[in-house]
Amino acid sequence: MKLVTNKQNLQGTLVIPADKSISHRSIMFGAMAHGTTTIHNFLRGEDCLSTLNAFKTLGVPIEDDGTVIRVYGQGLAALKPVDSPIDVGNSGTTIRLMMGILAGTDFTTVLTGDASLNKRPMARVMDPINQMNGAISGFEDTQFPPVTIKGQANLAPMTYEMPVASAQVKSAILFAALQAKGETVVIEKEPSRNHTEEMIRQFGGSIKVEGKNIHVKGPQTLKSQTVIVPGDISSAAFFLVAALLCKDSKIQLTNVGINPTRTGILEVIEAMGGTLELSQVDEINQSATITARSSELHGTTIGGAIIPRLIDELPIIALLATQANGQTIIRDAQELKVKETNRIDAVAKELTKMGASIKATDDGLIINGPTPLYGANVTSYGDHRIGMMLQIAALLVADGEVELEQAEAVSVSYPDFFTDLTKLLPGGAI
Ligand code: SPQ
Repeated sequence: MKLVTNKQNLQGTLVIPADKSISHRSIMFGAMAHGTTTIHNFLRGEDCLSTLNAFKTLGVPIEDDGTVIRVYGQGLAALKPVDSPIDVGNSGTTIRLMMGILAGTDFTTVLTGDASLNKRPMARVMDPINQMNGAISGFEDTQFPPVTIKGQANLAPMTYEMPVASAQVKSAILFAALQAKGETVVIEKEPSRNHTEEMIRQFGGSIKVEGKNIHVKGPQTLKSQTVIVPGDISSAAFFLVAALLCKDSKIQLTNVGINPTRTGILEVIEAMGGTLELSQVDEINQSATITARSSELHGTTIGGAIIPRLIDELPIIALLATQANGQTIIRDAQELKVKETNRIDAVAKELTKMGASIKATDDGLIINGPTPLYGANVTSYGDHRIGMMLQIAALLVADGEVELEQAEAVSVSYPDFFTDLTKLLPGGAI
């Protein structure tokens, strides 16, 4: 994809597409529950469609009338075995959470993915679930997909201290815990996104959260619900940064999810001197309109407990830091190395090609700003978040022409990213 600089002041209002994490979970909970779950504003990105298709393949009737999705759940016992491996594409959330869901079935399932997913570590989920009497193995005795899940009838509860701050690991264990007989306690390293905990409650289950300790007593039966998915703050992040960086900009992003386990980016923007405003706050659905304006920014240090609350936003925060005055240090973010690509290396390499002063460290990045960016040949490495960050960098920050390889990766979470960006440009299409 060829991208030619088109620096403009961003103006207008955008409805941010649905939250990816909640969309995945709405299908999963719908399949586990009894009754018809209706999902409004489901994200039809490739990753969430992988989850939807995986459960359809396992025999769950799911209908999409183009507006709402209906999942006709009959509980986990109604899932049907499948002969061939189920391909979940690029989606880490699908494969990891399904390991927990399928751990207690009475059949064997093989889950596989694309080249990127098949290189991502699964021991973090396999090990704890196997400690609960699960029987999950990786490809040829490795920890990598394809993973084989031999369903076990007698899942046992456990107390598990998590070695990583990960919502995917936590969620997989909680799904297995809902099927195990007795109380499971998960102790989080740092609080991570809590959509699974919230949806256990929403679907009529029982869960107790005391600080970093999460208690679930199994087995439990869940009841179908209506789910209204808010917009994804991880998608909104790209436009927030674009508006902060472009002169004379003011944009409003509506219906953005503001669950506090996801809003670390708002705190970082404020710490860097960015101007943001929240309005139309809906406490029940945890959503708001966020207004962002062009701002004079300075560097900051980002580390510790905030990291899981903004982990997916770090590539676009790195771009923001290249234009801020002074140094920005990102630390404690080693998890970035095991995403769709090694996001520490990818961000450092591609932004360096465009002229940024940015250094990869063992657990993050050190960025000195401001530096002008210029055209270069760059790649997303097939990673949607790197792809979107580079599109913002190329069109709105750099001077010159950028050739972006593997631009199509954005469809994983935001198929209409380019069109939506265009809507905010008063000068029109690029
Ligand atoms: O699903 P996947 O591929 O892992 O997607 C990513 C992303 O950038 O969209 C990470 F690469 O989001 C994860 C996120 O990083 C989604 C997620 C979830 O829905 O539970 C949790 C985070 O991962 P983790 O490993 O920190 O729990």
